[in-house]
This record gives sequence, C-alpha cells and structure tokens, in this order.
Amino acid sequence: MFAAASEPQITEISLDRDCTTLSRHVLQQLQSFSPDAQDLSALMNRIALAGKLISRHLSRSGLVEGMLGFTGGVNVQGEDVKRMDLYANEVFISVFKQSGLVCRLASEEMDKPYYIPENCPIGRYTLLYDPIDGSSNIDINLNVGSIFSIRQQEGMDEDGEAKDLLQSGRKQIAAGYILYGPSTMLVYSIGKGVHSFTLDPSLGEFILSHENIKVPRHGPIYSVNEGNFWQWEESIRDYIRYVHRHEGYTARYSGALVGDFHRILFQGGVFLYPGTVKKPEGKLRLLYETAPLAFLMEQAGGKASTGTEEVLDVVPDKLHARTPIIIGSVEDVELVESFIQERNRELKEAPFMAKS
Ligand code: P6P
Repeated sequence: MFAAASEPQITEISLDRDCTTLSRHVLQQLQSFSPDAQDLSALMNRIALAGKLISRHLSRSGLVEGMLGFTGGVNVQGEDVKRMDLYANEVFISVFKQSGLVCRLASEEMDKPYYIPENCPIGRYTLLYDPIDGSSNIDINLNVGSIFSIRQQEGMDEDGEAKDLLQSGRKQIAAGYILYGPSTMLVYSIGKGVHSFTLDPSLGEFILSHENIKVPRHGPIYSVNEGNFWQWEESIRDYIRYVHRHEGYTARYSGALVGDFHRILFQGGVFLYPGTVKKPEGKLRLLYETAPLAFLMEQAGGKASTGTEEVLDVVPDKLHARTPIIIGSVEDVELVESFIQERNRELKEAPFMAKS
C-alpha cells in the first residue's frame, strides 16, 4: 500500500534513516565498494559491536555481583584497574579475533601491543584504544566512554615494539569514541567530517543521528579540573582568572574526558588538561586519547593544542606517551594559547621580573 503521491514519504524517510547504519555510512563516505573500503566498513562495524557489548554490560553492572569495583591490579599507567576496564579491554580483543582485519591492538590497559596472529599479516590495521575512559565514574553510574584510533600497520614490527606507531596523529586513518550515557552514541571520522550514531536498542543498531558535526567557533564552556589550579603554570592560572572575571563563561567538568569532549563538540568552548609544574606532559595519553580526539576536533572545524604545538603534530617517544591538551572551539583554544604566548614573552624579555 503506497501513500498518495502528495503526502511526504514519511515511511520512506524513516525507513531510510533506520537503514543508515554505521557500515553503510562508511561506504557512502568513501563512495567506494573497493576491498579497502569494505575492510574499513567492516572494521567500524566491529567497533560498533564492541560498543554494544560494553553498553549492555554497563547497563547491568549495578545488578550483577562482581561486575563493579577494583580487580586489585595496577595497570601500566600506575592506575588501579577496575573490573570494567578489564572486561572492556577483552571485548575489543574478542570482536577482532577471526576478523582478518586488525593484526595488532594497543590499549591503555596493556603494557605492550596485543597481536592476533591469525589476522597478521592479512589485516594491516592497528587499533589503539582506551577501553573505558573515565572509569572513576562507573561505580556511581555516571557517563564513561571508549576512545579508538585506527592506523595502518607499517612493516612487520619484527621485535613487537610497535615502533611504527611512534608517529604523529596525522597518520591516523580513522578515530572516534563511544559515549555510554543516557543513550549510547558512537561518534567517528574517517577524515571526511564527523558523524554521530545513536544506538537503537530495539534494533541493536547504531543509527545516524548527526552528520557533518561542526563545533561552534566560540562557546561559553570551559572544562577543567580547577582542583589542580596551584599546580599549573602561571599562564593557565591567568586564563582561569580571565574566565572568572568575564561574563559569558560557565564551568562544566564530569571527570570523564569523552563526556566533557562531547559537550564541547556540540556546544562549543574548551576542554583543558594542562601539564603541571611537576608533570609538564600532563595526564592524558597521546596515542589513544588526545590524538584521536584531536583528529575529530579538527575534522569538526575546531582546534587541539598542547599549548605550544598542535596535538596532531606531536611525535611520541613511547607507546603510552602523554601530552597536555587544550581542545575545542578555535577562538577559545586560541585565547588559552594567547596567555601562554604572553607568559613566554614576559619570561624571555624580563625573566627575573615575571611573577611566579
Ligand atoms: P582528574 C579519567 O581518569 C581521565 O583519564 C579522563 O577521562 C578525565 O578527563 C581525567 O582522567 C580526569 O582526571 O585528574 O581531573 O581526575
């Protein structure tokens, strides 16, 4: 039975929308059905499966004994490992077994990369990921996320030291995150804009919800842990004093990078995790946190800086290297950078006069 020609084809529109799954969207983006395009589409589909499995586990975690809390172990970062961290890490490994797609996985939770022998050398991709970002939020049912980055595996990595990964973020093929919030959303880019999908539990599919997301050039939000105020360089303190004294700014900080980033992506503003005097490199990890998010933010028309250089230009010296990050709307990132540049000018011109 077809609706009369004069009526808007609502059924057709909603059906087409529900059929715009992630794997189809990747092929549309690439405008190709080549083997490489099919591989990337299939790879993104596996990441979506990981998101569904983790989302389902999180939604039950408060109901099933032994899913929350700590394992008692400490990871390579020196952080206490939560049961959910380990589960999510295993999920990403499992979804790529027997896939022929990903030969190697590098994770915040693993000291060295993990190889899936049956996928090597056919699968030339490496997946870098933070399986659960913001795990301090898990036990109190607040939002957490997974962050992922996809790179080509260059060479055979004979010694397993993954030296080919120690290259700038501009080598990324794709990047994105999954946000486990009131709904589960997957946001990704393969270098052709930023697009978000929302999980429809009744379908078990991620359905396109926002296409070609563009971050506003300026926004009211600054997102930073002000508890670290006295550990920051003077330039960052000067920026915080500025936003305290000027109308039109508001603070938002959830303690989970993915949620804070997602808010900035949609509403504009800036997220900062600066270095401190003791730890100039900051807390967040380059290869599977700041570089993938910098890739997304640049694709959305925003900016991502360490304060002195673009995050995507940073070349890591080790797998778990960290960088400071100032990321978000161009005007807001540049405002923070202006305080850093002013401070560096003062130090150069009158090193003994500059206030400490
Ligand atoms: P702090 C979570 O542990 C995390 O890695 C990010 O998700 C978050 O942005 C940051 O650390 C929070 O760190 O020092 O403010 O608690």
